[in-house]
Amino acid sequence: MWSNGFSRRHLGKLAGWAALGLSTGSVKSADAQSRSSDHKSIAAFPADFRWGTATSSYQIEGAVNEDGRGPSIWDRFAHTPGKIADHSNGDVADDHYNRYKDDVQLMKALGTKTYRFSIAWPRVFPEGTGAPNPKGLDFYNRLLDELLANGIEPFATLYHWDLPQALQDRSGGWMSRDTAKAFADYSAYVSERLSDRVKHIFTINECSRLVQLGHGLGLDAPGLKLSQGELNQVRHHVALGHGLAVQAIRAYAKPGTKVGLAENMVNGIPAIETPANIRAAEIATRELNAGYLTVILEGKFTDAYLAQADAPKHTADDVSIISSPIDFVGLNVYTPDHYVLAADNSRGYTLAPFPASFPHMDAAWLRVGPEALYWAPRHASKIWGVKSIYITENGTSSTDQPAADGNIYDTDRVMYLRNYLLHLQRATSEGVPVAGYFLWSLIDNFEWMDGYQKRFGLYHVDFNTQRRTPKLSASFYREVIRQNAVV
Ligand code: PNW
Repeated sequence: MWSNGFSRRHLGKLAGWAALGLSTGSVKSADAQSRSSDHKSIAAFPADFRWGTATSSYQIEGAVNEDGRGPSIWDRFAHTPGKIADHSNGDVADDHYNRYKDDVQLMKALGTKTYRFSIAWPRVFPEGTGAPNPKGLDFYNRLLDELLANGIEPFATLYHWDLPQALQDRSGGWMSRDTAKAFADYSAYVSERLSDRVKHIFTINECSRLVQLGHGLGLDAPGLKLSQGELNQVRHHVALGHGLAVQAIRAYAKPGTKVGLAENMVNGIPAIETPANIRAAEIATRELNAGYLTVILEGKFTDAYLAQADAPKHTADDVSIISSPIDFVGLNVYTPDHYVLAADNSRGYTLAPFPASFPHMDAAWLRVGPEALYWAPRHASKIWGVKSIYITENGTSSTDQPAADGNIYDTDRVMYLRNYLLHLQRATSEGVPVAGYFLWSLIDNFEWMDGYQKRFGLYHVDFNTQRRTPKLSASFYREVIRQNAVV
């Protein structure tokens, strides 16, 4: 049925929606059904809960040479032979740079009222610092206007890993403090110009992965394999960049702009929910995030972190910059990182090894543990007293492909989302202050080292034609949003 293609003007008839029982026309009858049916979900979310989707610039935009954009470390890395599983790159990706209006209509069709995207630093400052490129910022002006005209509130991330290559070449990127300062200048420039429309700004996406995979394992750009000491120093510069950016945003953005970060917090889950194991999981989580979330939210490194032989070199002033007060914390939650047991050892906890049989989704790292979406926000609230939390990413890849009837039955993604959302609802029903949820991702996109082979989208993308087709999970999410409850 999608041989007819995607037509912006016929959203209600979007290929796939009708066949999956949720075309615009059938919403009324679905209302009637839920009124008459005994099957009412009790898993309701707070009335003002924000539902959205998330993406990042390099993963969807393409147009890498348009309107004066400079190269990023991801352009360089993806074009280096052997780095990307399917030998692909983000040169075209979802061509979102040219198709953003269609993509906003996809968000609207889901009923989402928020959207988390990232700004490509090398579009705004092609050389990282120095002369800005107004045409680069203009793209985000157009995107913001389009989102707001469609009733969708933008949440912007300033850094989702696409560092200007010039900064890597000039000073070693995040190996240098200079990059933290450059990041603050870029943050000031962008927040001054966009905060009339963007009210929530994230500084950095996932310090943990950009440090570990980018600079330790060499699997993400810039592909370095540094020593533990150098790695700790990189993490320190990233944390410093976050703190300097918070200060720059406070100084340059419109009053009332809210600032936070998005982190793949290392999440310790009590293996069995006893008081002793819960306490052990809190101790472990605090310690396992010592170099980033803990120092940002507590204003000090933990004793164990500083006791390492190769602890980062830092000043007291650095620590106070890093811990500049923030307004909210974003948590990217995919997996149960560790199951924790109380133990009679000096740390007070044991991390249980994962048996080989532990279930996972369409990637070995994507272990299924829906309770991760309960414990992540609960830990942030309990350990650090965070008052405003957003789930900034959650989702899964699937081997979903069009079936013989043309529909995409990604029942594994629906199963994953339903179970994770039940645990998020458990958190909100207990009063854990989670204000919103951004599903990763709106559309299939460039999944870093996996290229286009791992698909995380609610909409399938045919990368030959750029046609977007809603999957079963899009219908599921639309119904969750419509009912404001797990369905
Ligand atoms: C996130 N983990 O990375 C990224 O922010 C996205 O850009 C990416 O596409 C998405 O997840 C899916 O992979 C992750 O260790 C980093 O569990 C680390 C983990 C998970 C996701």
